[in-house]
Amino acid sequence: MAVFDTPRQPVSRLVVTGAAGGIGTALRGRLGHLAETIVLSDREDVTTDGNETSHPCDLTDLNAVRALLRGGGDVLHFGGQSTEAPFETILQANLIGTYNLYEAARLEGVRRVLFASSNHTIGFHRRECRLRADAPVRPDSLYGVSKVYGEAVARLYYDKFGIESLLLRIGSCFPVPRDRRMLATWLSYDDLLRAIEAMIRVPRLGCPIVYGASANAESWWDNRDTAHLGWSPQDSAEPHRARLEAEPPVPDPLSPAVMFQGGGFCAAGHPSDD
Ligand code: NAI
Ligand code: 15L
Repeated sequence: MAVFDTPRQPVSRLVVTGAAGGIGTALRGRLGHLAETIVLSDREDVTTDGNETSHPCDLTDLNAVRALLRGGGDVLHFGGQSTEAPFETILQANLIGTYNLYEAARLEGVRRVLFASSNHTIGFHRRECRLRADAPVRPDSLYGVSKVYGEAVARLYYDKFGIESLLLRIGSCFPVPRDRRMLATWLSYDDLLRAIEAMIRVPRLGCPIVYGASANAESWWDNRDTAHLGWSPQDSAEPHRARLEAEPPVPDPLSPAVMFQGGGFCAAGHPSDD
């Protein structure tokens, strides 16, 4: 095995933003094997276990984010506004917050980041399309636009400063799929953890776009371009199909929420309208 193909050595620090959120809470207590210290961060203190520590930080404050990342290591960036919202909210949490994260990473010596991107970067593609990493972006919301921006910031910081990122376009990451659409978009917490492990261990990450879905029977996304990462999802939404298809109402196949991949985000109006 050539030196450049040997798995990467474990990092000493792994910083997790958004640690109080849905995904962050699901991951807490499950990352301890990936670094000597797991630094959990959100706006407020979070409870810790084992080798976890809590470091509250507002992502809109660059100096605070620099203090969070001091000491380097890898970062799982889950913090931010996670749904559609008025522009001011998106601006603070996702545009300024993500810029601060990457600029602090550059200044404090972080070399690898997982950027929690979203399927809403490509939400206005029809469900008949099977998308690869080079599909044109078609955001379905101001939130989706902010994730396109985040991917662009990550790419700039890779091309110019060598900071590697996994741009994980997460589908729907919840304990179980919640509706028919999630039969295609669901990402289990276990498969997310497998993606994080792959991202930390792969010798050369680069800055790939990866669609974050489990091995669902119904699928709109194709990760063949990033097989080198060695991420192989194991779970499937299929056992939930009968339950979800039995739920009323029967969906209208011609409604935007059903025609397009982004679902309800495509059908929603402007977030600042009444
Ligand atoms: P969430 O809304 O449950 O958690 C987000 C966390 O970020 C919250 O705990 C919040 O306090 C924190 N946060 C927001 N603004 C902040 C600020 N200015 N400073 C510090 N912390 C701040 O979201 P969830 O579901 O856990 O998602 C995590 C990430 O993954 C988000 O970036 C979301 O956009 C992304 N994602 C999630 C998907 C899902 O299905 N759960 C799908 C696609 C993307
Ligand atoms: C997302 O990007 C959101 O963060 C999450 O709350 C879900 O809406 C998810 O996409 C989805 O598309 O199901």
